[in-house]
Amino acid sequence: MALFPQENEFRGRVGLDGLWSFEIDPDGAGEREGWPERPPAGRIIGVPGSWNEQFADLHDYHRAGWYSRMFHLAAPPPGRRVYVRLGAACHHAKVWVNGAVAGEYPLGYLPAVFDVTALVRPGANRLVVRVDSILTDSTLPTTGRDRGHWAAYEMAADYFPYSGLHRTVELLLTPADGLTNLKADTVRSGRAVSLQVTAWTQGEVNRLRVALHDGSRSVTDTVICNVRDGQAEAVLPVRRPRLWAPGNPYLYTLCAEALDGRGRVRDRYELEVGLRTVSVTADELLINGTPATLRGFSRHEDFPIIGRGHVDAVMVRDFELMKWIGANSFRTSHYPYDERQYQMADRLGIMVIAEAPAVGLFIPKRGQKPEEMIAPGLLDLHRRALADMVRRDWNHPSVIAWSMANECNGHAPATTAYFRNLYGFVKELDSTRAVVHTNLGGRGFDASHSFSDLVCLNHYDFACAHPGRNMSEVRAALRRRFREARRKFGKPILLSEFGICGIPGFHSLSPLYFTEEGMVDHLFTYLDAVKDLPFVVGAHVWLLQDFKAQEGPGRPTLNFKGVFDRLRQPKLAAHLLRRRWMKTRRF
Ligand code: BDP
Repeated sequence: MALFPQENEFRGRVGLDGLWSFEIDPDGAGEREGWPERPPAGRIIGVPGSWNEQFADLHDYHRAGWYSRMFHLAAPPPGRRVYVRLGAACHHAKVWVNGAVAGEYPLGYLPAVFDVTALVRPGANRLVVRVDSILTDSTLPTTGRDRGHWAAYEMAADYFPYSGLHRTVELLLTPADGLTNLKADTVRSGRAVSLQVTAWTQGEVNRLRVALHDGSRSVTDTVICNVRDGQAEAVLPVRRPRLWAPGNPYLYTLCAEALDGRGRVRDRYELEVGLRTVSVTADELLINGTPATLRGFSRHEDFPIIGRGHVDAVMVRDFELMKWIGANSFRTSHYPYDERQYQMADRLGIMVIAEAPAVGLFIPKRGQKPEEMIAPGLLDLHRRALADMVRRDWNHPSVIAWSMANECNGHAPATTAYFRNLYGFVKELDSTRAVVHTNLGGRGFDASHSFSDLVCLNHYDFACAHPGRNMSEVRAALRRRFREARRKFGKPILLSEFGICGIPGFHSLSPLYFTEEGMVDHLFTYLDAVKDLPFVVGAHVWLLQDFKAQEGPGRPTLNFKGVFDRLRQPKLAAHLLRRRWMKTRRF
């Protein structure tokens, strides 16, 4: 059920966003006390959104919260299955319908989908969702410590661990005999372009019928192929293909239909696709065989009041800012984003590095050895996160690379093996994109970069060594470091993070730490340092906008490294980056 919800004569949906009842359960008593059948009335909560920002007393509440509501269902037409779909429940969801368990899902930043066909009845139904926010050593993201409870300062990542139902909740009514997923890959041979389609089906589906459309015009023949063991494959040569390219997107619609033994259409799905290829040479990242330069940001899904909740208008504003400033790419640091983000990027021609929800794994604390920090089951969970992310997002032409993780310890033999395992796993799922992970480039290099397709380096330490001054030394050190990385790995390098705090409204004549001038000085020094190194394929500023961090002495509630503030107003750096990026094809 990885396909993004769609409505047509075979597929329906019922939106369940809005006001729900909510009760906290700090001691985990809810199940014992029969909340799945009789949830407490509790308080009213808005969905989607984080509970931490809606209630004064729940800012630091990171345990279980119970959501409940009624929904009404006309008798589903025969042959339909009914699913509950939570776009994202941070960080663990368990769902009941009419008191019966529908299932659980352990990943907070990906859709949790449950087949509830046998549990629903015509008329009124009760939906109860327990969202558990606790993070441990064996969850993703992780605490990095094994204490079995969560406290803000323990999370192994620099962002606020917002909790709750963060994305749309809906019921899906889809055919019992139909499509469950599609994969559409571009194959180029000289000037010929074809689309290689794989479909996965459930129930009684005998054949697959596919064709590619450009508006109302068909640009391929219609191909019908047999389904075997729930899978079918077709190749569609495209007439006069127009490629999807960064800044110049072009989208087609793949129409896929599931046919039964008598040739009747049982399901249809229309998928937006772009024709494009990704490859990596020793020096370059190639999109459609043409060198591409990445100029842009890391980001966070973060906004006041809604926390990590998805709101279309905020997302549209963020894309507007990226266009305004001349960015052509971003990374979904540090977790998979709402699917609409990738749809926007497809339509606007923006490149995306899509990241799994893994940060700061295996960083030794208090004498621990990295190999002892690989909690039982973590590798399997990480593989599951990658599989669910890749299968959800593999049809977006905007996604040019998968990122397995951010700033983990991949250099100890056991952790190198861990990431090598993940790398091979992702490549098997999808060999059409780069597979990377990002790590700090300041100190030793990460051995795991020897097998990732691009070397993605995050650089901060020179900022601390030279707050706002001695920038020529910073520049020289950075260039030395990049040349060294290049010699060591022989691959293109992405400066995947660099930045410094600039508190909006803090100014000074010299570029001091925390001032807007200091931020400009810092960002431009980094960009100038690497812009003419031919093996550097791009630079992503950390980050687009200020965001809420975990409480701590170095974080005055927000992380102020955004070039826009949290309300998306520009700092000085935004205006100057815009001037620069409007004029350059590099960064
Ligand atoms: C980087 C991390 C990022 C942090 C950033 C910072 O990848 O998550 O927010 O540092 O300190 O190392 O601002």
